[in-house]
Amino acid sequence: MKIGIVCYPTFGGSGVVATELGKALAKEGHKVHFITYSQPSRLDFLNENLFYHEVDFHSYPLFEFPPYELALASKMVSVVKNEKLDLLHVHYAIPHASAAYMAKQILKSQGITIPVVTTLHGTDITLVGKDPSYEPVVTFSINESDGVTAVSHDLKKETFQHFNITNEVEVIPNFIDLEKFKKQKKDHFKKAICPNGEVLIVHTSNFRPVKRIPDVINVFANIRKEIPAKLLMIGDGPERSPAEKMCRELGICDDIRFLGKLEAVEEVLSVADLFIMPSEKESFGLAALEAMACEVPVISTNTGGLPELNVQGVTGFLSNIGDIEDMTRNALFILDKDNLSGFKQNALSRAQEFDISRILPVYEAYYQKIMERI
Ligand code: GMT
Repeated sequence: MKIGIVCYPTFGGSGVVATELGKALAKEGHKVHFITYSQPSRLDFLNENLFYHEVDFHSYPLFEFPPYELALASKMVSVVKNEKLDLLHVHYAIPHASAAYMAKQILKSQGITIPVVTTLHGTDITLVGKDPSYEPVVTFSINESDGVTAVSHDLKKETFQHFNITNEVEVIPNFIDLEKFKKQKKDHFKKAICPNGEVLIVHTSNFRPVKRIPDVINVFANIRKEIPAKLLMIGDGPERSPAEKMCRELGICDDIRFLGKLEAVEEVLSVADLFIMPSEKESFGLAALEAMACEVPVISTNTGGLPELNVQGVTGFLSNIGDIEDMTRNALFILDKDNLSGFKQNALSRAQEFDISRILPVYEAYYQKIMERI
């Protein structure tokens, strides 16, 4: 197949899923064309089946906001036509699904049919999409897509709750490449971070308010009162500076390091004992799956799609949003030396259920079904 993939090329989860899906499809022999405004961060190598088309949008003094969606739609039209694509797969509804609708209509006027699959990732529905300033366009473009997938059952449920959806929504969960995300021998790294045998706790996110960064710090501060522990914070975003200030005020800076946007997250996860994800909303929790693949148990909230990934009392624990005391209790239970290795093994076994080799054929079959239908 010749597939066009549209996504945000940044560090966000939806961009990572889109890029890894494209890479896996290319490995299977499909020709995959990425259409984005910059090179996706995990696509920095040469492969005969992978192509990249940059969306060029020009500014003009009249535009306070350059019309990216129009430039994207125009690029989709040209790539579909010139590369003779069979299908467009857009990740994250805003504005990719509506841009794809426009491209599809332009192509139709020229006698070209292109099926469009939209994958809903989370905040495009739960946070941004349902806002009245976007809702009518999101509803319309979901209903006009030829295929719609959601990364969890909970996200599918939320989509039907918040929008007037007349289309079918198929759940295809996110996946992990276990060749990349696996526990590596990094003992020297662990020694450098935890010289006195402290337990190592990790948090990864884009540091947005929805991730509840203060809860990460508070749970860690509680754990640290009971056992020697260190915390590594990976990623960056608006909540980072307030979090650093909070650490200073709590006097725990020496035990916390902010590492910023790291490429090789799996190296850090390889030496971690526990992963914390206290999010307010989380449609899937890809960062938690990455941790589990590296044998790291997870303390999370019970929101969104997290219960579909993290299994209570098996791969970790789930608490109500903001329940710091419960998260602390659960963390200390997991970190007990009699329990830790069991949780680590369970985390890996669960992650294996999301291996890309299991999910890729599901996407391929779905594409086939959509192409046959139109
Ligand atoms: O919130 C993020 O981490 C970014 C966002 C995105 O679209 O890039 O993530 C969403 O999509 C990820 C990939 O499907 C999911 O794993 C995340 O759970 C989801 N984030 C939220 O729902 C808050």
